[in-house]
Amino acid sequence: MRDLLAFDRRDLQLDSGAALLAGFALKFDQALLDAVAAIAIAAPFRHLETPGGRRMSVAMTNAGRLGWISDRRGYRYGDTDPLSGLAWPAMPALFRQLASDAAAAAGFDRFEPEACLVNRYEPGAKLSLHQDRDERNLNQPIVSVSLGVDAIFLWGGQMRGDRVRRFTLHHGDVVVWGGPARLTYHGVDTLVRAAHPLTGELRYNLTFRRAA
Ligand code: MD3
Ligand code: FE
Repeated sequence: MRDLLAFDRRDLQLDSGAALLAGFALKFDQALLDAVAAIAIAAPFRHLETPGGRRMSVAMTNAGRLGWISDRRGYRYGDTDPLSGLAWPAMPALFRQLASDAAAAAGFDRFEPEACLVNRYEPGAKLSLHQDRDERNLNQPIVSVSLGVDAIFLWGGQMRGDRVRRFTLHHGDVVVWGGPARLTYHGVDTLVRAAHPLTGELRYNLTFRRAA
């Protein structure tokens, strides 16, 4: 697997296991955003409640057989949208192909995501430092796609108190997080007010996961 080198076009050497494919999604950007808009018609963006009762500043929805949700009962994957009681919208073929191609480019063959969590950030939204450990098989990577306004990504260590490094994720960047990076603490700093020609003040992030 390729290491995450020169992230943010600076000389930033990160732990192995994370591979940056800068601009990998650029040529599909409008098609990806159109697909997000279609998903959000069937399963609207919503601000989930944390188990502790706080409203998340990031709005979320899902596509695929499984979707990630949070409520007073905890974090989990489920096969229906609690807002509608219906199945989550199907994962668009473009999503599946892009995720699988990106994973393969980073050394993970035959990645077939079951879940696409779609995060939507408006100015002021942030995602606190966390690990992604609700997936059953932690050998499978997570593929993330950033669209719209730039965000400062927070990249910590294997323990919550480890030093956190910051770098920018740009529109069209794809990162494959696997191997030793899979349980690294990470987050997204407060989104600053800025404009992107395709998304206005918003940032979207798609994460493709093998959940079950
Ligand atoms: C590193 N999303 O949805 S994407 C998340 O930009 C999440 O919305 C952020 O963290 C976002 O859980 C960051 C990059 C990312 C996603 C999952 C990871 C990095 C990761 C899982 C393990 C290690
Ligand atoms: Fe995460």
